[in-house]
Amino acid sequence: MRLYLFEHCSLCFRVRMTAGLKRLHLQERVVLDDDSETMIGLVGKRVIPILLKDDGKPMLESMDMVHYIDALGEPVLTGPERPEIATWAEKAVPKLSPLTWPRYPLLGLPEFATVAALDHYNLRKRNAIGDFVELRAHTRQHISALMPDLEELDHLIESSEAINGKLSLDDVRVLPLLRSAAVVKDLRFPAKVRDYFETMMIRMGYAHLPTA
Ligand SMILES: N[C@@H](CCC(=O)N[C@@H](CS)C(=O)NCC(=O)O)C(=O)O
Repeated sequence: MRLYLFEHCSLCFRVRMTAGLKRLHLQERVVLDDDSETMIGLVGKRVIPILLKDDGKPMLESMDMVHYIDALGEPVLTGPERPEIATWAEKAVPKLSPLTWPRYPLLGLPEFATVAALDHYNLRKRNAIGDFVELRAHTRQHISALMPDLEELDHLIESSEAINGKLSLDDVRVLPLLRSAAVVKDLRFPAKVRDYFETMMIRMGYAHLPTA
């Protein structure tokens, strides 16, 4: 099994964390941001993540990949789901982008290893969200907009071992977003959010992304 990914991509991390929780080896191939050719060659369009199964067939949807990997051997994501967690994640995503997107190109990530790849990212994301320098200059406002959501999450977390007490798809919805949020140097997670994030990352054996 091989996962084609961007290091900064939270949907990719859904798949990586599921394999990590199961102690299952996943070959990881980081794609350069401008390497549309690889993606189109595999699935006919530009999209990440892509999971290439051992039978040579590709999968395209991150949650399908999570289900597929969890079903190999004994499933681990067997806990209950709570609708308020999915709602929380949907609400948090647009508040994270103005903080995380302008920082990813500063972190020395492998998908930006060439000037062409870095320019490709900067162009496509600037077109989508605006000027990165300006967004970073408004960091404090963007953090203030996100903090009430993080406080809300602090109350929703039942255990540092699993958001609902037992590992479930809700952990896959939330943890990758926290990993992304953690790139923002000046952002302080509330206590339970921080405990949950650190405990889960250590358990899966994943290092944090750098900060900026
Ligand atoms: N529903 C898909 C969405 C995949 C997706 O939106 N991926 C983004 C990257 S995170 C993408 O491919 N964007 C196009 C691009 O990078 O040009 C999934 O969950 O896997």
